[in-house]
Amino acid sequence: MIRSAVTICLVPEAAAGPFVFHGDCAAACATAARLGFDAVEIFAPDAAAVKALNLKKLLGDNGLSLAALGTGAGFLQRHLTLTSPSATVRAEAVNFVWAMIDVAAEFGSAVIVGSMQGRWTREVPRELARSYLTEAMFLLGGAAATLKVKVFYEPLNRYETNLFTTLGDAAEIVGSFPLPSIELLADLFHMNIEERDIAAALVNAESIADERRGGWPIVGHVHFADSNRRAAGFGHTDFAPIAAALREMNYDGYVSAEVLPWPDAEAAAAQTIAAFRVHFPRPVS
Ligand code: LER
Ligand code: MN
Repeated sequence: MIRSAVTICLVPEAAAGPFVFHGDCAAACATAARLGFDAVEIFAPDAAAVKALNLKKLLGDNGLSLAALGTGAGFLQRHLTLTSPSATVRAEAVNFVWAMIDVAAEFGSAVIVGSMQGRWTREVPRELARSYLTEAMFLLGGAAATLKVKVFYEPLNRYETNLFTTLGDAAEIVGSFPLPSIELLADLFHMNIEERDIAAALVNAESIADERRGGWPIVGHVHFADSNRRAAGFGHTDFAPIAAALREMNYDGYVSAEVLPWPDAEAAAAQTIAAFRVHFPRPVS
């Protein structure tokens, strides 16, 4: 079943970032529940900050699940990346994500590797950076598999990474890992910049993975954002063919609003859930 989620950011450095709710996790969960979301996705400073939230109770009281934990704060606050020229920094980056995997395990959830992937540079050329990334993903994917956690690798647009910017390129690599714990995150905002056809790119990623890893689905999470990174319906993306593609793929994950709180957080969340109901209607039982 396709489920709805909304983002909560607890990282002051990302106060202007594309997250619906900022700062108060309890208030955000209450609003998310009131509007009818199935889950929340949390962007926290680190694993310790997630542990300090009393999240089991917060989610339980509001009938919410944890869709995923973002890890980009390791990059934003501590400049960690999995492709740093420094072996020490790369190891710290792996440990940072690993600690998030341990917390995600308590919720049967997932972690996202987005900004933590870094980029290739003159110092760390493309193939070396890609091999650092692959090595790290193997370590993290192995740890995650034993804990029944998913790791979502997120291709980003060209202004945020130069490693993998399209779903197809990422599927070529991730699809060759014999680790179904690693899946792809399709962020519709990044895809609007990089893909020729978003719906076709989604279906194509699944067919690449189908050939390479024998039927394990590869798209595990979707960031549900419009062309301008506002809530779905506030930009010019045509969501009908995208929703049809997700249904055709038997997509079985979250569509999670990683969008700007425009015109304000509650209105962005309300617009998201309205768009979700239009594009992913549930049979009336
Ligand atoms: C960053 O642009 C983004 O989309 C995040 O989900 C990456 O962690
Ligand atoms: Mn994203």
